[in-house]
Amino acid sequence: MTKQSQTILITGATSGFGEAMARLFAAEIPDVKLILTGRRAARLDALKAELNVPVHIWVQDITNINQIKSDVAELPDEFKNITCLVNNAGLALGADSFQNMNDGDIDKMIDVNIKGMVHMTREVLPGMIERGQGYVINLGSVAGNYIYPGGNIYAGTKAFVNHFSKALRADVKGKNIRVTSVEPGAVETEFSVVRFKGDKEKADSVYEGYRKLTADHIAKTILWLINQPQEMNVNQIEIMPTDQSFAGFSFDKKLA
Ligand code: NDP
Ligand code: 8X3
Repeated sequence: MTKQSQTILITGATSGFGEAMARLFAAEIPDVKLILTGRRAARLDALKAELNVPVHIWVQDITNINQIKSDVAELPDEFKNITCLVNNAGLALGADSFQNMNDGDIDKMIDVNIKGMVHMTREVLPGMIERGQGYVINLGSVAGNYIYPGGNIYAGTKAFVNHFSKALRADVKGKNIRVTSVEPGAVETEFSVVRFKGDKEKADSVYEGYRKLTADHIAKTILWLINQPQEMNVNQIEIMPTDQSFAGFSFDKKLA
């Protein structure tokens, strides 16, 4: 059976997982077309120039819901039939206790990780339903499944990704649309540089002293997901470095 050609929309393709997926999909998926998004125009232009497949770029802040709506509505015909949406754009800002977080960081994580994903999906899903085929892949995190101090809002947004993915799957039952929540542990990208507001030393320390995962591990996992047959849905997939494990319970003994 000949496979349908893929048009894949990857949000947050200017670095990390998104950039690695763009490169890998361009190399490994025959006849693929890519829609790549992010705020950093120069990086998107460079990626488009590098890849030997049709690429459409959206220089877009995913917190701008009207921009999402108009970008989807104004897609050139060649890119309109999106077969796979990878809701990858996301970020953590800070790792302080909730009581010490600032309002701007709290709102930004909710706006990007939750509202950006939700509104992008709202705009892309109707076309998938109409065409009777599609795949929505959302980037969650182990932070949404296990608690660590300082995870608070970021962890909450990623727990939302997990639950939203399953709820979406329930709602599109019978529409031939697959939905997966991909939930990685620590993977070295620009994620920690963003989290620690440009403090490269602090960011690097997150990935020191153990065998690291890179964006390529995650991109290869997502390529594997895309290549599975349409009758098979992976609901949720967790990936961690072999050398990373779970945080233990902790006690405060001052008041005993
Ligand atoms: P990076 O920081 O390397 O990449 C994040 C991407 O998100 C960038 O392309 C960035 O583009 C985009 N982005 C951030 N804010 C916005 C915005 N307001 N509008 C549009 N795009 C935005 O991180 P990763 O590749 O590591 O992270 C990708 C996803 O994976 C995120 O959802 C993250 O939470 C999740 N994740 C990461 C893990 C890790 O350890 N690295 C582990 C588990 C999950 P630009 O700045 O150009 O706008
Ligand atoms: C990123 C992984 O453990 O830094 O989602 O929260 S973690």
